[in-house]
Amino acid sequence: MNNKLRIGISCYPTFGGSGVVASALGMELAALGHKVHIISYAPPARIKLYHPNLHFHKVEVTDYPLFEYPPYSLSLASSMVEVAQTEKLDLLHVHYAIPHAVSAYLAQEMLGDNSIPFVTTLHGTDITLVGNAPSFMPITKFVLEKSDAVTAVSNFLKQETLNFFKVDRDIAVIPNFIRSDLDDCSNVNIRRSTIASDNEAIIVHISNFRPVKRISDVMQIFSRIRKEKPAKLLMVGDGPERAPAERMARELKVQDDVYFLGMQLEISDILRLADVLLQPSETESFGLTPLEANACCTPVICSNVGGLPEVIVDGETGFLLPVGDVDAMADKALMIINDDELRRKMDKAGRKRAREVFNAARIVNLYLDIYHQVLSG
Ligand code: GMT
Repeated sequence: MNNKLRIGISCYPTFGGSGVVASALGMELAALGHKVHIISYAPPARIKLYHPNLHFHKVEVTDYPLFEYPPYSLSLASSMVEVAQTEKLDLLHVHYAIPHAVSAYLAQEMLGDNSIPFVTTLHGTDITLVGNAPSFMPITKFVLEKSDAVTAVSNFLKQETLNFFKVDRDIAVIPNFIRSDLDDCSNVNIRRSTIASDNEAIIVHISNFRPVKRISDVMQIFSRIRKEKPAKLLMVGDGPERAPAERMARELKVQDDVYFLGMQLEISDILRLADVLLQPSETESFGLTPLEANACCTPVICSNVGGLPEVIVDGETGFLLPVGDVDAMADKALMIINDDELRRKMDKAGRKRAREVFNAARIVNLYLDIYHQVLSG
């Protein structure tokens, strides 16, 4: 019997964590022999599509002068139906509830007697920010109830969802995972000397520069570090807080030591070069970048909020500190930078935990278990 599945995956194709996780899952499933069909308005930013089991289906969004807002969710539902029929999909797996789970529900209804189950994976902002915006509340609750299975990327997110939406259903916690190719910390394709001299530390921040990431804290932490130790700060990503951060770098007189690199497709080299990753977020349902940093042998200084304590072990793979405590965050970063032995110990512990707890094979199997459960009814 052929136990390989045909899976439709929908996600936001941007650099955000949910798209990165959905893409990585698609690639891992394809490598295991399952047929994966990505259905979205663009190929996800970090996906490598060249695998015979991996296909991309572009959702054509119809615009018309009458539409002030083109109805993407409806076009997505139609594409899901079309792909389900032509590719004989066994199930749909959607990442981010709004609008993907709504489109999947609609597709399921449209497929009628030939309907297929759909699994919804919650990533965080779909629940903590978007889902509890008053206008999205009823529809998010509705699709949480209608999904054949719901997974959340942390215990924190599961609890938030249950408490806020008061849904009476199981939510499986399946954490994010590291890509198999992030394993080798010595494989660095950038020369350190092109960024910093030997006596300078390299500090990194990677995000979508949204207010929730507290970019101004990153700048303040760096300025404090810089007073004690020569260092460079690499700011990777882009978003609304980028321009204010550039202004702040000038005000704090650290502009010559801060490089704004913009969006980067490949972050593993940067993470492997870094001495510390800063993630002082207001909240974080998981913290994929901190996990990737640990996998690349880099300790993390982050806020003690949301799902971050499920990813980073305080004092072992990084430090967890109260939101906004920039002095303590700078002190801990300096502690790591100035103590080679501690740094090496944390590098090793982070990498070991990333490989043991968050390895792709283990986590992908958890998703496969869910797929088989919904398929067996
Ligand atoms: O962090 C963002 O703003 C992007 C967002 C997304 O949905 O793409 O990230 C969320 O999902 C990631 C993958 O599961 C998690 O690692 C992030 O912690 C989560 N972001 C927040 O909760 C703020």
